[in-house]
Amino acid sequence: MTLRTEVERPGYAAASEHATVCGTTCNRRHHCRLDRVWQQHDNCTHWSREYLHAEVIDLVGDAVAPPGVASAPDLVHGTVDVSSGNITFTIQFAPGTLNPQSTRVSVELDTDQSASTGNGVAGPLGVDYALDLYAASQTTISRATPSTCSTGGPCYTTVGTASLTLGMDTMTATVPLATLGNASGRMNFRIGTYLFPPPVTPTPSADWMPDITLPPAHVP
Ligand SMILES: [Ca+2]
Ligand SMILES: [Ca+2]
Repeated sequence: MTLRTEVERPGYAAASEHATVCGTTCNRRHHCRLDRVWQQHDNCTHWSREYLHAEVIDLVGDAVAPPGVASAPDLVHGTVDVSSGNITFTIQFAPGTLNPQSTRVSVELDTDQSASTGNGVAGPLGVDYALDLYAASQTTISRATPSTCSTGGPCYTTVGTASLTLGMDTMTATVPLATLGNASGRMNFRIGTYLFPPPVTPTPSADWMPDITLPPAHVP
């Protein structure tokens, strides 16, 4: 499945792509709408999975390095793709600012798009799940525990892990929606990055995307 058609026609994919999504065969070349509404379209009898795409950007050069540190990871672009029951985050850094030894990323996910559920954080965002992308290891998936968080206890509990792929200036993590409470893929999110181990405490954020002063990003 390619992204090109989706970018050109949001919400639609070519019949050949549709066959990949719904597991059935389309014998005519036309566009099939991809949403959760079950429809009949020639030989395609149904489809039930969403194919969503979102992008988020941030300034180059706005990352803040902790005292005594020469450079900090600088977020500049992110894409989110929902397909076949998985959600994939591809996070791009300004050239040369992703350090495989020390760059760590937190992706805050408001999977029900409700600020009143989950852990309330600046933004504002009601975080239901969080992803921890650590270049030196893997992706860790955590579920928010607002009941204990509100009384000073743990704010998250680990519910799974996923792979993490490093490029020259990118991190890519693919997570099954099943591990996010069977989320639909429609969600609000914010991506933060910091140095690990932190050179000072408490751990300072190096950069946010979108910035904390802006509304959170959203899928689609
Ligand atoms: Ca930035
Ligand atoms: Ca929420």
